[in-house]
Amino acid sequence: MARPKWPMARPKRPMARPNTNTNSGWAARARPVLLACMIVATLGAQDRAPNRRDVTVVARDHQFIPDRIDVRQDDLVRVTFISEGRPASFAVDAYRILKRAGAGQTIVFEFRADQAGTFTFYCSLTSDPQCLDMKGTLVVAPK
Ligand SMILES: [Cu+2]
Repeated sequence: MARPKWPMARPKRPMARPNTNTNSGWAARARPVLLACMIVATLGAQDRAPNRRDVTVVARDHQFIPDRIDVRQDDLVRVTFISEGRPASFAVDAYRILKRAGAGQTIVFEFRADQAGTFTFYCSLTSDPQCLDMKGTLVVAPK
């Protein structure tokens, strides 16, 4: 009766010990399952995974080609902006985008189209008055 309990409990310890190893413990085995659940939950919260869009815009003779860009809201848009002949910029005020490409230069930038609506993209350079007429339209369709 006076016998302490610990000598009986002791044999359990070597069996319990491997479970404290993070590489073989339940937590490590459960991690991929938890990750999968989080991904499924994230995808379920949105209508779909973010769409990636690639758009190429050429600035030529004070024109944007094309002068209209159509994307869907929340698209991740990658713009390849090519400036032929003379420097040009690509600006969208609502998106705080202002990218400049020197003569003959190609630049690449990304933005998330998180605001639905119709926006003007334009050349913001002031060195050439014809830049004032250099405009295009960005249409972001609501999701
Ligand atoms: Cu310009």
